[in-house]
Amino acid sequence: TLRNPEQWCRSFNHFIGQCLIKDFEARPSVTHLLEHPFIKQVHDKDVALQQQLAALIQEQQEAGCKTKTKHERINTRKTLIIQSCPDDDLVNLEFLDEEIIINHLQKRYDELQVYTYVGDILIALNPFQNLSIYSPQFSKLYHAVKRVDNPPHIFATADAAYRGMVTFCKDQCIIISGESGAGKTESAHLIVQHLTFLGKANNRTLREKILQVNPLVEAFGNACTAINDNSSRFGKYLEMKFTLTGAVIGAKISEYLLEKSRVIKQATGEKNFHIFYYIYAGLYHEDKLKTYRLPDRTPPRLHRKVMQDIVSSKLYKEQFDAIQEGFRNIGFTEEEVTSVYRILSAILNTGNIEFAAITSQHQTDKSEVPNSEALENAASLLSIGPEELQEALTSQCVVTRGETIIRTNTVDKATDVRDAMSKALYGRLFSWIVNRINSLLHAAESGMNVGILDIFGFENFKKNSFEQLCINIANEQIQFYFNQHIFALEQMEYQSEGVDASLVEYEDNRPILDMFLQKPMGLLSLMDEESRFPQATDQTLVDKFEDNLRCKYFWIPKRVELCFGIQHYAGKVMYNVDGFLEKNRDTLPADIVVYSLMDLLSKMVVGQPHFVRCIKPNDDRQALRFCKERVMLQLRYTGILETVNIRRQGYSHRILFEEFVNRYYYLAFRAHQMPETSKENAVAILERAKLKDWVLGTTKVFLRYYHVEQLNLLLREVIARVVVIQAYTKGWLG
Ligand code: AOV
Ligand code: MG
Repeated sequence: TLRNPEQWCRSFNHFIGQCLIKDFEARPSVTHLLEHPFIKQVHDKDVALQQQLAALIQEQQEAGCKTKTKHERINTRKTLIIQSCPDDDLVNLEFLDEEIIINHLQKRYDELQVYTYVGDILIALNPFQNLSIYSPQFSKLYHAVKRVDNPPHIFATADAAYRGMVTFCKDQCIIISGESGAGKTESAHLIVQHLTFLGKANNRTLREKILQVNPLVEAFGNACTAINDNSSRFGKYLEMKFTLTGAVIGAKISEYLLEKSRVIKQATGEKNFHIFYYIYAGLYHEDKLKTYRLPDRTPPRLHRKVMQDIVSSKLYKEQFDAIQEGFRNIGFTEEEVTSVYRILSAILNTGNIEFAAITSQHQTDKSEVPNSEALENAASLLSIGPEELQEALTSQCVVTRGETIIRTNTVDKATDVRDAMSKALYGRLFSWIVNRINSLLHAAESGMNVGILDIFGFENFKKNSFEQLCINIANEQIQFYFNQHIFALEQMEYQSEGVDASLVEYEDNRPILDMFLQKPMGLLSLMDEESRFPQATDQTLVDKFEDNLRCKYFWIPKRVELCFGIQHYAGKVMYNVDGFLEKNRDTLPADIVVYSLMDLLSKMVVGQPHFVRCIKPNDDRQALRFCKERVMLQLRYTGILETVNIRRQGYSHRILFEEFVNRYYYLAFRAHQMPETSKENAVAILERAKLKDWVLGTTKVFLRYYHVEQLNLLLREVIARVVVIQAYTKGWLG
């Protein structure tokens, strides 16, 4: 070849041109291209290339303009270009490692591109500011279009689920995960918003009803925590019901594991469920505190300081109005709403009931209510007599050997009973509201549905209790389900290409789940068993765990008392067993609860899943702040990097024979040869490049991630050699 440098140069120029076109298509930015030192060097000196590039740039720009007019570029405060590009999907990146992914996401976040795909999974970074990309114009944009036609968006996920349902007549589910404050609940709202749009809810009333379900339920089930001002304290599965033609006709909610203990106690800096603040402010402004027997000075169980806020804050009052509106729109009667307020007020009053010990000669373990105001208020709101209530709180019936004995309660015991009553009242009220909504939004005809799962996110506080254990086990199960799905997909592609699927390996969290769920020796079974012993204490529980749980995911720390540690998929959490037994007795046995979640997951397996992985870019709830370490951690444990790892361990690159030959023919053939794009030629290139361990499918070459790196390196070397030779022949170096 070197004997005829001129001909050589021509074919090389052609080749470079091809490379440039490819490169240029991949990154539609001129600056990017010219930033490349090699291109710049050649470009600056080669007039022909300059012309070639200028033409390309113009062509690209025209193509770009066309796209923009097609999608009616929407002007927003921060102008967003409604145009998709290959960078939208991490899978399109040639090289995948933690650093590359994180830099890529950061770049996008800086440009307010909060959504990114990883194949069919949507990554959603919390913007912590209102973006104007959820308007009706955007709804129209994400309506029955190919995914690649628009930038990634939460609406696209809703649209994919909707279209999957209508096209294949198959139930769908959208699983939203991510740690506390990452944006799951907001995402769930946006999905419902878009689904009501897609579901052509002609019936405006129905649309409004459905849109009000989430805010209403969340007023009762969400609260301000140290991490999130609107933290979900229950798991929620909302099913939207559609006809076979895709018109929305109803909705149904299932709730899981409401954190009832919050009613009586909140950690420092945290608050009670929103609704208590809303009704206090609302009833105050409507001058109805007396009607509900609520003291107009210090609200019970609420901070004194908060009282000022409540009364002066317009926000709480507005929320109260919205809740009233929601109740009415959905179809609750006046009496029902009044009952709800009465029960809430009864709970507030119950919290104020105090006990004092009655000490006489014979009895020291008796208690009474010295100040009867709160007791009378609570009893009256619940329509029972104050004596009855007092008796229920200060004594208990025990049935032994067929005999009923009345035992009196100590002050401590009476206080416990009081709190248990508040929790039970609140829990039942919540379930009643959910059931009532379900009957009011019941779909008259049977059809299909899209379910949206929005649970409480993984939590790791300074002190973690029973509630955190339940929350984290639920997250562990979602993670397991996610792994299964991703793994199964991977296997399917292998099988359809006739490649040995056992090659797909992945780390799953099954052993941790087994440790929790196995019977009879799993952690939950052990806890249920211990809860049945009246003499059991926190110490006996820890001992039981220590004696029976032998696995690397569980340990008892040496120096901290009454604690145990768990290595969750998302990190190490230290749990304090204080109150575990009592809380476990109080809720349904943990076993049953986790069952119910398993039921839900198995129900979802029947449907086609769609995943949204919410990521929190920083812990300060600040807009435009991207904390690399925090994001990295979440990418690792939410399985995004795991997905990458699966790709890395297996044959992460599958390239059609045709594309493969077009891309790499230069490694085995001469530029002007233009070899046939066949399987045989693909093999010739692979052999020539001395690669090992690749596999041929029926239509694709299956490569390991480093194969592609090697191939690209080889190609670059060849190009570099050629450049030097070309430069030499043109006399640049000579
Ligand atoms: P979570 O549901 O994942 O936490 P949220 O959905 O409540 O998190 O989001 C927390 C806060 O982040 C919201 O109150 C908003 O201020 C902000 N946010 C989230 N998504 C968006 C968005 N798309 N646009 C603007 N702001 C957003 V928890 O329920 O605590 O696990 O248990
Ligand atoms: Mg939430």
